[in-house]
Amino acid sequence: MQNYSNNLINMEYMNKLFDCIRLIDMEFKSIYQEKKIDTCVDYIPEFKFEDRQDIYHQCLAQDSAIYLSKKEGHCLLIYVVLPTLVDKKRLVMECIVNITKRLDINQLCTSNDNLYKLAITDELTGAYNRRYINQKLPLTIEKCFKNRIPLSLIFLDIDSFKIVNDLYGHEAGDYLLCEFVEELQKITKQSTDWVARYGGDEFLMCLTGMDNLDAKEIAERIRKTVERKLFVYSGHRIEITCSIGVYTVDSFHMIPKFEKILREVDIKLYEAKKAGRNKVKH
Ligand code: GH3
Ligand code: MG
Repeated sequence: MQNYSNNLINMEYMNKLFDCIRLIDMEFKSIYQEKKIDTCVDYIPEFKFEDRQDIYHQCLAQDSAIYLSKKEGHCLLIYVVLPTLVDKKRLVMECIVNITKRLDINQLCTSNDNLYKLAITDELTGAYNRRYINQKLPLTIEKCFKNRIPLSLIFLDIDSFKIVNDLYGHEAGDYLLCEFVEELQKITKQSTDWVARYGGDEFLMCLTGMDNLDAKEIAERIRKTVERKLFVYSGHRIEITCSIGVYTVDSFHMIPKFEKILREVDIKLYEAKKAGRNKVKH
């Protein structure tokens, strides 16, 4: 492309900066001249006058450059559109650069995934957190309802956990919370099952496709495992128990609200506590 020094445009610099430079003749709605960088292997959109004619007109009308970024498929493109004069003819210069690789979209996606994981994970135990429950539970309910399969929730709370903290220290308490979650995670086998920390020493297990009796059996198994396990922290031998509520959605007349289901399973947990702790209520 010739050097349009009359427009104060440094073409050498422009050629380095952009993958494609086009001169557009507005009268004939066509390309007057085009240069694609030989080394450019990235996607550059074909010229289509109709796609950007408004921008070209605007650029000429205001006699100044217009900058825009556009996402096309997986590509991110930067356009600079500016007025120019060639052979005494007023043209529009359209400069395009594909910055997808320079930005490293994959890296951006990975960072985004990592941020999302952080946002839905409980920092201490590595279980999901309350935010995850609020997002995921309504979706899980809807999915089970549509597929006409039961959904069981198990709500667990460590008994007299405050006393454990008081006796052995907060760090020992933290250690127990992590060990407790590990036991719960051993139980969840299906990829659709999940364990989340509801808050403090309360945890929620979500078991897709599981009926109330099976869920009760699992809860009983957890209760016994925890009761029998000897936790050792900093030379202290610590024993704990937990109370468990089980609630199952297995009728399919009307899709239940997730707040209602949480309330129901909380009531079951409360019954287990009221019955003397270290119990399962379903
Ligand atoms: P209950 O049998 O009725 O459940 O008695 P509890 O003592 O377990 O119940 P309460 O809700 O009164 O206390 C929960 C305790 O859990 C209080 C708090 O000190 C402790 N706790 C909450 N979060 C954490 C944590 O992240 N680390 C530790 N170490 N303790 C925590
Ligand atoms: Mg407790």
